[in-house]
Amino acid sequence: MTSTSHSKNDTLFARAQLTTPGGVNSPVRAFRSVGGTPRFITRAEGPYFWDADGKRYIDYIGSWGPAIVGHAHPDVVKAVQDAAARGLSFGAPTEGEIDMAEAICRIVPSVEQVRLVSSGTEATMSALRLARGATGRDTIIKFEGCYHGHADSLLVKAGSGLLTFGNPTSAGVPEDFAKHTLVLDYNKPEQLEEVFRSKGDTIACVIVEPVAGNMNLLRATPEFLQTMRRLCTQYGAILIFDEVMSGFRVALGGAQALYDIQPDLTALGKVIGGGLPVAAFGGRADIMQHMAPIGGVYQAGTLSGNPVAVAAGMATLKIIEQPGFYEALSTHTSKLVAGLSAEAKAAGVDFCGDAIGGMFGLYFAPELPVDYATMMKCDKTRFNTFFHAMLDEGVYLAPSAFEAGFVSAQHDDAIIEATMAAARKAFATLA
Ligand code: KE4
Repeated sequence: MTSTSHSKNDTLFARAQLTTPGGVNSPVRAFRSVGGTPRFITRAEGPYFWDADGKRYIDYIGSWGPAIVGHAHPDVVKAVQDAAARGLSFGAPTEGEIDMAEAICRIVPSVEQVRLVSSGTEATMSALRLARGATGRDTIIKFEGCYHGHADSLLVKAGSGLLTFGNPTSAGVPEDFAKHTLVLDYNKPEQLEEVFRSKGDTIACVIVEPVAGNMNLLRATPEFLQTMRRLCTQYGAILIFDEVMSGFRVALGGAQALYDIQPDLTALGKVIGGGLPVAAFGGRADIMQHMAPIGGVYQAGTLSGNPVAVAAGMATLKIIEQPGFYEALSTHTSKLVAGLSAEAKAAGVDFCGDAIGGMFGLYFAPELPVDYATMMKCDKTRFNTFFHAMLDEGVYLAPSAFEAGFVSAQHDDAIIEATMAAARKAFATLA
């Protein structure tokens, strides 16, 4: 079955579009960036998942990060089954939530207090409100190319000038919301210096993906993060690391462990739910004390800390905390990127890649992008051709040239080898 011929995926996609906008419950799944028909997944196991035609793929999305131990890991499935048999949700505190909070505080030392929520969007939205409530300031700084979920204040693109406030990137976001958001360039510390010099005492927070994954993978320079840390301290602004994607992914302790920089607040998600809806925000206790019910910043959630989801997350954390987990994960991610680069070179295709822990970026460009502008110069058309050629060969990459990829503990040498065999054919279509 090639990605162009009719399949049950087409039938399901046509049916889905009758009742759900775009036929999907999250836009990136619709394949609009790469074209073609999204695959409707019926089941997943280890590094694989299967579509509605029964075709098997090596999965390099892993649910956009959560499936770091591999799909349907028996320990995680059993933990979910056992928890579900005790009831699905109580709307009352449980010991499991304490276990999860203690695990997060142990693994991410900058987090002294933490609140569990159900999505990364909730985590960053709540962290923003907390930063504004704790500082009494309204202005926030984010960076072009970073995605922090779909809260109104964060769906904002750069204004006309460095010191001009942002413009909405989405219909439905009032100008009045966007006007409190300054959007600067990623990896340009000099812009932070200028903005803080001019507006420092009005800035509630800076929110950043310390390893960016939503414009494809892009590493922050140490100077970029060190500058924002210094300026936030100097001006009393709150530094928020959005580690929803990088947390427990680029390293056990996330990007803040790799860069050895302590944010004031951290947003987490994905891996800590193991595939079920768990996310979190937390950080300095003196800031978290502003949260209701003890403080004036309100935030709530019917399913926050859900016992079944927390059980999946705790089972996942138990696996990733085992000695050697990240060494093996990083080895396989590096082998993947090195292998793809070698295959591209053999085919004479301009291509490079980057790998950090269990996360990788693939770029149809002669050299690694260093900022948003150079990232946007990567050849999207060639990526899209490569994407579909790999899909035909049974390898499922992120359906966008501007998304990162994810490796699980189940992506072993044999899986990497099988991926190389597929890539050899896929790059040949580009030569
Ligand atoms: P969710 O609300 O989707 O759980 O998390 C939002 C979010 C926040 N912060 C970062 C750094 C994120 O990467 C995300 C979500 N990531 C996307 C992947 N590009 C999720 C996939 C999707 O939107 O369907």
